Amino acid sequence: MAHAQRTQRQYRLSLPAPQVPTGDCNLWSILKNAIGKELSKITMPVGFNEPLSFLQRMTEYMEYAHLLRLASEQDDPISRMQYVAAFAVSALGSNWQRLGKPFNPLLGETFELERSEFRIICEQVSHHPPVSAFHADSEHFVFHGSIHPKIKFWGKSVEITPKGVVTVELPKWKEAYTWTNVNCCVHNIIIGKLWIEQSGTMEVVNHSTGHRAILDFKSGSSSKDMHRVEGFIVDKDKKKIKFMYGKWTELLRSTDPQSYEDYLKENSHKFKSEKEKKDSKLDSSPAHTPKRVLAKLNSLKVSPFKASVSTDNDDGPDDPPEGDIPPSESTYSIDIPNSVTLWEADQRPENSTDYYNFTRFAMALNEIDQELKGKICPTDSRLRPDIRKLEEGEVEGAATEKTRLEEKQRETRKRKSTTSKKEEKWKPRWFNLEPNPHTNQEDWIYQGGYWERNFEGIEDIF
Ligand code: CLR
Repeated sequence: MAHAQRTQRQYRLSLPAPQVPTGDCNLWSILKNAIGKELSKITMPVGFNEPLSFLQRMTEYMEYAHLLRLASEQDDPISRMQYVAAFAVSALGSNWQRLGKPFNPLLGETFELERSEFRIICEQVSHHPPVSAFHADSEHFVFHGSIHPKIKFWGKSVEITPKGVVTVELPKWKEAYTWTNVNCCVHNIIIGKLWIEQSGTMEVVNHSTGHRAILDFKSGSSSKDMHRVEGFIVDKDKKKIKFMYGKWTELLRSTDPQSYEDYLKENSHKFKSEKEKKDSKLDSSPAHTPKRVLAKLNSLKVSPFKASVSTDNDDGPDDPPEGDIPPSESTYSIDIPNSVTLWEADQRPENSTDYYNFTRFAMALNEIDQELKGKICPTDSRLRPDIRKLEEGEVEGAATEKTRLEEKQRETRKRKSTTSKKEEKWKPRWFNLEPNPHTNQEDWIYQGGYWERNFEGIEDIF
């Protein structure tokens, strides 16, 4: 890949126009009619969108792709696992404070991106249910997978399960790693300030050596746990080899299990006093469900705070105030001796809050110039007029275009469903449903050929 010049290139650091405030429009008044629906069937006013297609949003997994190159450059499998796990966590970093809804990709929509560390091609391979497939590569790695975001309404919050496995292959080592992304929860959709939580267990498996990184994304039920991620790398006999810890919004570090144990012993008094401080703050607020929270904390496999929680009474850390501000983040950070930092999040641009809380990487995703226009596939997200209008601050124009595109898509579908000719039936152009060789589960596998850029006979979907 001729990337030398591209590395030098400067990408834009903001959008053509700042975000237009949504006004008083209440999210709940829209969502209450959408209970039980697929994410792609929920129509929301375009003012709740961010000017990116979900294919572009998915590409944000690649922001720290250099971690996969680093993984491939390591000679021992544990170091490789550390970097692959760091990549898996880093891929979620951009979700912090990102509350706009990306546009549903149209069926057959594609998105490509070439950067110094990788190139990626994405395609919307199914509309109902919505499935987006991607395939990224470089001389050091292959990263591919598909996402089918399943949404569940829980009254006050919305929970999104990104169904689908992702796979990293390191050709130099003939290794494959797979994992499933954790759940994402958007809180306070009825009242209060929206905030995003990612929680659950992520298990990165090296299928050749049997090493696993088992990472727990903690739920933000107390400020100390807010955004925290921690867990162990274990070998095939479940022996702990590394302790990894950090925050998905900020960084990931690694140390040896002994240093972690020692640190826990030496600092147990600190955790205690942290907790006592918290308790005294909470005294004035009514107790909600301390027992449940306690049980949750205690059920976590690893927690530096476990000792102080389990020996204590019931007045543990409490739920964040309902329908209120999100729990504040703890200011104290854990810094365990003999740690190395594997990943640190890029600072958001200064003007990020005026631009949908985009990262630097996200700002450039929809950027287009004459050169790009001349070579991308006609189905590329960058050519969607509704997204373009929104990034230019034209909310009404965006809404009109969005409706037009959706109607056009419906018409096409109707035409195709009534046709008897087999060749007119729609089929993804770049991906095919096949068993993933490493997990044997059905997966959307890239069929090759995109980068030869022969786009003849591609349908006009915009
Ligand atoms: C989270 C990380 C996963 C992939 C994934 C799938 C769906 C995304 C979600 C991520 C982030 C939050 C998200 C969601 C779709 C809609 C939702 C962008 C990227 C936004 C915040 C819209 C919420 C509006 C509801 C209240 C309806 O690996």
